[in-house]
Amino acid sequence: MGVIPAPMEVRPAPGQDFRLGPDTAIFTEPGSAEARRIGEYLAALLRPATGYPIPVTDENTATITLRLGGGGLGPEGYRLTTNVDGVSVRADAPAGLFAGVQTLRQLLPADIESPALVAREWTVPGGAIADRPRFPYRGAMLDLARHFHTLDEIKAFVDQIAAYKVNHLHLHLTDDQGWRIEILSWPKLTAGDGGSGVDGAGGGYLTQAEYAELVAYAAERYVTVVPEIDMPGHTNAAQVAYPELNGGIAATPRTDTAVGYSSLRGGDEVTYAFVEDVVRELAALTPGPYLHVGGDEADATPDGDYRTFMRRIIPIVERHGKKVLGWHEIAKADPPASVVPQFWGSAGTHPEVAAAATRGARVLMSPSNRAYLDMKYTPDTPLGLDWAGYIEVRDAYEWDPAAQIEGVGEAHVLGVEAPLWSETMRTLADVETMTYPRLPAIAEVGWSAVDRRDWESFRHRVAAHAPRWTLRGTAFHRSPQIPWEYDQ
Ligand code: NGO
Repeated sequence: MGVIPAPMEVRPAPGQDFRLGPDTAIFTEPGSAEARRIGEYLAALLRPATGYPIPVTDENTATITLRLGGGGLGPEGYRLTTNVDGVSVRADAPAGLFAGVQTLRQLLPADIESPALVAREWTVPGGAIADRPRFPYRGAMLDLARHFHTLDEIKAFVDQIAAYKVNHLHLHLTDDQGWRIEILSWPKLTAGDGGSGVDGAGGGYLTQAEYAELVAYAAERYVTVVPEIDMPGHTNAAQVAYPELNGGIAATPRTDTAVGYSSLRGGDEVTYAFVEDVVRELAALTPGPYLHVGGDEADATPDGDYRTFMRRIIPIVERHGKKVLGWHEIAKADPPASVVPQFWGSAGTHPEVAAAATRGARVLMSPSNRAYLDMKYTPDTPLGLDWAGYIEVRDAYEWDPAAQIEGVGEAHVLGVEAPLWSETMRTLADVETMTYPRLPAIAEVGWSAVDRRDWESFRHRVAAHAPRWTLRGTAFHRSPQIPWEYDQ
């Protein structure tokens, strides 16, 4: 069985396979609009390849049933039971039903992903699955600042990651090269395409309407958007648009990949008026709980200014109802325990992050030598960077978030996130090539219990996903570590 991430418990029932047919229908209980929407999502997945009508109904005669309540496995857990009469998915909450639907999709033959009719049998193997995630936060990050990706590309990315039960999409919206989100009270930020991208290509930005559309699209797939405004460093684009954010001196547009040279000024009041406006507008557009304030590589910010800055802006974000996420440097400002540091180092120790955990903070794990999707697989990989090393699929798979940093154990880990920085990525195909098959590996690291994880098993399971990617037009890297010819 090729399900990724590996479920918590699987009990096969030989002889109890269920076969989809022209009369297959999906039942959801009357009165549950969200379950109904998930039913429609599943039907839309199943119709093209099977050619069956697959109605969604609240009459209890259907063979696939999606029920809320009685799962007992938490907000994202589900129970999926298959016998000759049908398939039943039960969950306590809609996110769990959605997760169960992704499992059901993967239990069907890969041909189910075909956009065109395939004449064949459609069998779901008999048995019972009980499943729930190890960590609540499994994420991927797109960097829209170094090269912009369009709304449609981001939506396609959301569709892909949701299939692996990845439930957060972090958007790196601002950096030295560009500012990619419309802010009505500071309109010049997005004048001229919000600045250019690396090497002068890839400008663009999301209007607030587009951002809201994306947030809603992601929410329907149980993916929470986490917007990032990177500050006080990585702010050159804002300082090009507004010289008052740079002591009155207009900054020069930059399209190179240097880091650590720009900074908002911790002693200037205009800095905080700016942060207040940006955070207010972005928080209002963001139903999810988090707002990421960056905080990385502020090499041009004096240490005292960094602390002052963080101590002033954290309450602004919290006043607007959001929890603060920040790259791990934020830990040096001794933030309150509510702030989540995102670890992006590669060492096994980090005293400031460990101290934050001791004070009660939870940590998001993105070790750059394991989880950075922009690192090359090998020296031969045409795309990507190599400053944190090469990350083959096995490196992305074989690590434990609760053993990454001394003093940061299971209870301190919020989850894992795979950032994809886009200095070298231009097209969606570039993004996909670096994402697959490594994101499914990270997704399993975040979802599956340690005793359910096994590299030998994973490499065969992920091989069996290649036909699915091909049918959906998703590019991927043919890592020699994966037996691609494997016949599921
Ligand atoms: C670093 C840096 C980014 C780069 C990225 C490239 C963090 C948190 N800051 O990660 O600006 O784009 O590496 O891999």
